[in-house]
Amino acid sequence: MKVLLACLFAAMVGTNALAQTPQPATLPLIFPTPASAQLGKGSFSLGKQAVLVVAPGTEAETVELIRSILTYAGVENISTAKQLPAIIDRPYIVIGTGDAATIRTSLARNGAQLNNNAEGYTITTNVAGNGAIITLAGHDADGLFHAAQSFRQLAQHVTIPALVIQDQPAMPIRGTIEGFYGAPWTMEARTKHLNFLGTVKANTYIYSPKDDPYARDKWREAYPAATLAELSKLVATAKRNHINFVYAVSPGPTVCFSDPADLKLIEQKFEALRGIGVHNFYVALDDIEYTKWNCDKDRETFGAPSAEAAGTAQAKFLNAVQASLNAHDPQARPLIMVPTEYYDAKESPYKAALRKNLDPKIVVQWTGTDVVPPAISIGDAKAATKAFGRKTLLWDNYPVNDYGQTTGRLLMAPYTRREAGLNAELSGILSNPMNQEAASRPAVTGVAAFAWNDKGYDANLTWHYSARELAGGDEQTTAALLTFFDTQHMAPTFGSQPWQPQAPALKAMLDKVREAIAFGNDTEKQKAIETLNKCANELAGASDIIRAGVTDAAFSAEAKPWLDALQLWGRSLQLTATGLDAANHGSNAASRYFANAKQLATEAAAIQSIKGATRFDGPIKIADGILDTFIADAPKLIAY
Ligand code: LOG
Repeated sequence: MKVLLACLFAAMVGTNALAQTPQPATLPLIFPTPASAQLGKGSFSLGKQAVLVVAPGTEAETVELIRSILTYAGVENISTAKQLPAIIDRPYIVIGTGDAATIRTSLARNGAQLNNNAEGYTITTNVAGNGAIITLAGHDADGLFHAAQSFRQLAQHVTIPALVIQDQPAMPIRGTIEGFYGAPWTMEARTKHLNFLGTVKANTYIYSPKDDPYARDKWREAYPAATLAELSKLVATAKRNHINFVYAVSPGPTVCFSDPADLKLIEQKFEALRGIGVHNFYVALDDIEYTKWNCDKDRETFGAPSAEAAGTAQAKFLNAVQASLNAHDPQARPLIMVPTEYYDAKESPYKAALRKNLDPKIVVQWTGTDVVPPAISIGDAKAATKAFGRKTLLWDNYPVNDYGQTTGRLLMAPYTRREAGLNAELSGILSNPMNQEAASRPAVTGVAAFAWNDKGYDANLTWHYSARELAGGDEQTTAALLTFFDTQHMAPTFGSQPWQPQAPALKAMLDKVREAIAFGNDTEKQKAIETLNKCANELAGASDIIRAGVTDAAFSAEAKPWLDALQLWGRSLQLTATGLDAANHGSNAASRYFANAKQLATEAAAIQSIKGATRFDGPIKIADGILDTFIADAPKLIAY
């Protein structure tokens, strides 16, 4: 491992820094954190040759995935065998699901039990003869796919320890809801997103872009054939990644709840989607006026408009949709809905009516104590269970950036402030991401990892993992990304108080510089200014490193104005450091440096978001309140 001379994220290890020669066995870090992982005795290397023992009934695509993982890890020759031989002379990888005898035998040989939870899996690795036996045993096909994702991470180590992993999800539903306002994701972005979701053991993607006219404003109209064909490809991609593709319609602005014709239209919409392989549907009733009816018939049926009457009308309508799903599709999964009062768990006439009338099978979403809550506790979720009459599926409005307070921001802090133990009160968590798909991945990785194992979740380590993934394992790019994420750390609420602070790493460094200048002796002052200069170099250089180093060019394209602005702000901070150095030596050249720093800061602050890419356009924010303040204050810190 190289030791990088870095400032803010000094010790970032990329996977390309993993030991290149065999080393003593260490417990590997795998994300999401497995429920349990225990080191055994010894370790081995994959080497150039390996043998696959595939149990009958194993999905061909998962076998292909495992092959590609081995190839990526440097295995050049992969042969196959029906069973384990008596003499093991190379790594044998036994793969399959629990119902296969090969799997049972292989696990028993390693003294491990088959995981008996849905989506669960067991991995055992053992030194054997002159080789090794690796068993990837899924409880089911999903579990085996998840096992492959953990194996992908293990296989990046040159030395693989003997170990036993027992793993299964803490929450049954994990993933994202494309549920934001503004430019919907492109089909290409969605495809990449589904591929990404598979790697973080998510299992759900809900299609619900507010700005797809055929899902909301023009919900009564059928999709053009070309769009349906594109959606059909997405559904297939989701399937390959063991992701449940859920289709949502938002009829609320115009629906007539009591009109059988509208029910029929929803059935037709779902029927078209069922035709391309969708078996899970969703009706969204958020962000509508529920104290007015859209038709006279609703007044006749449900009486004068009120929140309570809306709760009853919606429940009856959704129950009819659920009944129709049951009747039309034996594979149908329970309907999901988001209610009109989704933003708290306070008892109300609307919620009481919904609770009383809604089919208990229907899954209800809820966003927390607010649309964008500052935290979510077990107590909050318990209140929601009570108010909605069932465990809710959390709609987490993070990292979505479609509301006023997020103008000019990417939300890239680690996913935090969700209480460990929420798995007992939630059926799952779906993240509502940003208009920028690739930039959403650090936060979504956190959501998926928390929903997989809330008690074992480590926000910071998971955040680092997501940066390594975007960087393709390159450590310099990983450090540059984290430096950038830190400048996009602030997470606003709908109010004036953010729930995540801005640029904590940068702030800690700048605070130290201020203290050294105020209290330090000559050496300390000089050192602080040198540190500042080094960090400024990092900020100024991060954008180029990111552009050259991220494996998905979409990240740099989406983040372009932010990367441009970061570069300018970094240069401004470099000049500020030079100015402080000059001032510290009593040189009045300082004023020129400070003036140039100010000029660059002004240019940086004027950079605008990409028009139309995010719901609200505006000036790009980079560590605002921290970086700008320091640059503005610097000329006043040392008399010259
Ligand atoms: C919308 C959502 C939007 C989010 C953040 C829900 C259930 N609905 O206030 O589409 O992305 O807030 O602006 C919402 O959250 N309404």
